[in-house]
Amino acid sequence: MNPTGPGTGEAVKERIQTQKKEPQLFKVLLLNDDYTTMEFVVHVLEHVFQKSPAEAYQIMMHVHVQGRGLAGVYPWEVAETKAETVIEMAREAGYPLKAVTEEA
Ligand code: TYC
Repeated sequence: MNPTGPGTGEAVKERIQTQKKEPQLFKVLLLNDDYTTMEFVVHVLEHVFQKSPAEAYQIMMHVHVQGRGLAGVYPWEVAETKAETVIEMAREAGYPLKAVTEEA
C-alpha cells in the first residue's frame, strides 16, 4: 500500500486544508429605460440568463413597471460577464439598456 496515497490520513488532511469557501454571490439587475424595446429585453433574458419565454416576459414587465429587476444570481465573475454581455449586446443593437451587479 502506498503510505501517502489516497485514503491515508495525510491525503485527507490535505483535502480539508485546501477546501475552498462557497463563492460570494452577486445579483445581476436590469434597469428600465424609455428606448429599449420590450422584445429586446425578453431576448436578452432568454439568451443571456436562460429564462423561459414566460419568465423572461414577467421579469421584463417587472423592470418596466418597477424600474429595475433581478435577472439572476451568480458568482462574481459570472455576474460581471453577464452584465457586460447585456450592455454590449444592447450597444450593438443601438439600445441604452443597462445591467448592474450588486452583492446578493
Ligand atoms: N421601458 C421599455 C419600453 O417601454 C421596456 C424596457 C423594459 C426597457 C425593461 C428596459 O430593462 C428594461 N419600451
